[in-house]
Amino acid sequence: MRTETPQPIRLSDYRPPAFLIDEVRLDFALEPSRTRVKAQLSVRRNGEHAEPLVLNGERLKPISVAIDGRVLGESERTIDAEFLTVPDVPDAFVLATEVEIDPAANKALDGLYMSGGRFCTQCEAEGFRKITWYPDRPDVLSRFTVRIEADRSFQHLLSNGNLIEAGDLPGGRRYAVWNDPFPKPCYLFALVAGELDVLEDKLVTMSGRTVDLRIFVDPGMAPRAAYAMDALKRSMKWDEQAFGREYDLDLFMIVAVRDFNFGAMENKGLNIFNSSLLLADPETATDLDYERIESVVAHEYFHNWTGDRITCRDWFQLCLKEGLTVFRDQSFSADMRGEAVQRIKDVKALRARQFAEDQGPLAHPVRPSSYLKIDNFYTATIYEKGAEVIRMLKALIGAEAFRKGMDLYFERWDGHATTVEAFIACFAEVSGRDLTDFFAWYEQAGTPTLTVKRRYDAAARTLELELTQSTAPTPGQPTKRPLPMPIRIGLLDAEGRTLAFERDGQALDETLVVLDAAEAKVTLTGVEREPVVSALRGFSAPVTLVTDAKPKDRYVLLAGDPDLFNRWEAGQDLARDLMLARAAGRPDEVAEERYAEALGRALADQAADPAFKALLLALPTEAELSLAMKPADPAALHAARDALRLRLALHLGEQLKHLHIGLQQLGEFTPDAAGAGRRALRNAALDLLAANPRADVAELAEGHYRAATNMTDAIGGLNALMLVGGEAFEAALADFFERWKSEPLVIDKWFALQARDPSEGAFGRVLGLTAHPAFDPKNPNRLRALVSTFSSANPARFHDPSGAGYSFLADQILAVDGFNPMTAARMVEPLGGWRRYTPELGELMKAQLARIRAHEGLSKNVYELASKALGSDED
Ligand code: B3K
Ligand code: ZN
Repeated sequence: MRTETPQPIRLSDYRPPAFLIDEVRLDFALEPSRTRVKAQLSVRRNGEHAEPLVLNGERLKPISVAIDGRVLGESERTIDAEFLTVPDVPDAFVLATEVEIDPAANKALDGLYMSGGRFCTQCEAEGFRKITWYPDRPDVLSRFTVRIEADRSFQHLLSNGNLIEAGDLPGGRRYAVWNDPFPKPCYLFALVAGELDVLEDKLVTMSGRTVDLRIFVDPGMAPRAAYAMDALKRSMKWDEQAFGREYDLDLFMIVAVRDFNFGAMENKGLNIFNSSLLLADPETATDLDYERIESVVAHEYFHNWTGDRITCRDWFQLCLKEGLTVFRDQSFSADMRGEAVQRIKDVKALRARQFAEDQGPLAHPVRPSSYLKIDNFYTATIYEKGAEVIRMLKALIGAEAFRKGMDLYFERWDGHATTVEAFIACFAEVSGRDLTDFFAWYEQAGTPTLTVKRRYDAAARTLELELTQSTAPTPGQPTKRPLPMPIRIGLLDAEGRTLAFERDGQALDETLVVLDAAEAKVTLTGVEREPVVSALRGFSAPVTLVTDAKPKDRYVLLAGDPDLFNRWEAGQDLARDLMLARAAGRPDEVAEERYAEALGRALADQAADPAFKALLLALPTEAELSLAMKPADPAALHAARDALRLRLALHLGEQLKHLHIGLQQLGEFTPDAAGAGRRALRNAALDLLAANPRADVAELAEGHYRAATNMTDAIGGLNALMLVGGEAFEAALADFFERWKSEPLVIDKWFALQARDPSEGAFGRVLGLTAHPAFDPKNPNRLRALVSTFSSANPARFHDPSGAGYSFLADQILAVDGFNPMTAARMVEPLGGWRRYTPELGELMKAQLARIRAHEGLSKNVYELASKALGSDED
């Protein structure tokens, strides 16, 4: 058991920095195990108080500390595990320090570390303090000049901004000097050094400036950066058109690295990417990879304005840059790939991750008010719900006022570190609206439930809608306020035609209702026939919708709601209810047949986009179903979902086979939305067919795998073979490994696929894979491919009644925590929801959390999550 309990950091304790740094000069003498870092900081007191100078610094070997050229004696400064403190300093001075660090030994991948023989950095949120002493907080903005010196074998020496000078030095060394003219907090600092290939391009910005674009990758991989480059150029143009934002430096660089704790990082002018989110060609990347590359390249690029030019005052404001930037990348993807399909995917992700977070012990507001480790707050709530809040803001004030508010925000806060309040104030100002109540979306945790009930008066031709909202308590927030919710509503008649109506005397096809109290009534008049209500169109607020709609209403919506989100949602609702009924021991076979028929009709709709149909075919996941079953019984849900899949496969078998044949790729592979949509539908058809593992289906799956000319189809075929099982699967699995063993990103897929295998006995295989020579827990991609895929995407096996899945995860978390706490902490979440499961399972999960928390030498990161998950139950 840990002895001291870590103390939380609170928003209410925020104080402006005691010192500001105008200029920073860093000098790196790079050596894998002994890197020297000299820092020269122009320091200026901020305010009146004679406070000591306190700088963050961890794992630094001190060499010297000097003020205005005078080296300080040991009695003049103190250095402990976290800080350098100099009690007595003038109001303005130059601090010069020198430290030694060991990048080669840094397996936490935080600060300066080595990946594949190259130096690279990751500083957000608090990695810079592992490089040199500095006020490691986002509200200290400085201009950086960085000199890098290394052995000549480190061919490229990169940092933020513009290259000022470079050349060779005696002794087989070389150097480069970079200057970034934009003041920035140290979390945006980056350095990369090593042998890399580069893909180059150029872009002319809206004002006619030419920007050099360079993507650096492992030697030989430059062709695989072509799609990322294309996505980057489209992102840059899109930000000019959609937000009037132009790129500011003459050079924009991206570097791909193999060992990275998460997706990518928006360092000023020098983004660093996990190679899995950058490298793609048809043979090695799936359509999903392409889609993610496009959106993450855009996301990091968009940070240049929302994050870098304007940053956060403190880490409690994280959503200011993250939620907003996710909103921006989602809007970009919607423009690139189709609004409805994009919206459905975004909502699926929101429900799978953020709604689950809200139902667990880690539920927190979009702007939290305390934390132990900020690393733990890069959550779906900050990112995805943060984006939903911006989306609602736009819906409430209208697109035009939203754009004006953004313009004002950019103008007012450029070059500053600011707050969510300051951001919202811009929109209040331009729209003339009081957004005080809206702010509660940032402060209140939990997913609200919105109930919509209708009463139709045929004689008066009026429809009365009764809207109510409530939010269940979350940890630390026992009572909840009503929130202002934008709710888009339309009506259909029983034949699925749009039904016009009037609201406040205005003739409409659709209306936006803003529910800003616990309950309200809305009356629509001139409603000619009994309506089917299409509520919360486009998922206009991040809530759980409960309506009094009957299945027959849902069939009307599924067949013809002009709002494609709600058309898809109706299908999901029907499927969810059928599976939940089955899991509760009340299967309704007649209703299941009816659903299969309706799905068949929707699939036959020639006008519908294949990407949309692929989404219609995918049943709600077991994880999503488990949120709706109390207590959740994963085995029952798995069986129920399999049963419905089998019924669909039986009912729609011929149609699915036809689709599979008809969608065969004829021409060239294109990674665009249209090509990806056809492949998605074809693979979804095969996936469903595999629910009925007959010999002809096995043959079809094998043929699909063997004939695949791209990774999407190869994985689709392998997945179907896995669901069918048997010899053919084993052979294909071995074949796949042999073929791709020298491609790490493809081998990640090989591990992940086996981790998803729901069949009995699959756990033994997963366990065995941890001893596979290609398994390397020090590489976060490989670790997550096996362990996190198993724990989050294979509920049937993870929740084995024996508890073996849980203890396996706990073992992995503890092993990884020894060298990479940030990644270990991100693995805790599947155990966190233990209260939602049946008591037998819940106890087993809880026991593993208790074991984790009691572990000797546990990191603060994992400690925070394990103890919050245990709550007051296990103190
Ligand atoms: N800002 C980074 C995330 C950093 C995570 C630090 N633990 C990537 C992004 O959201 O764009
Ligand atoms: Zn981001």
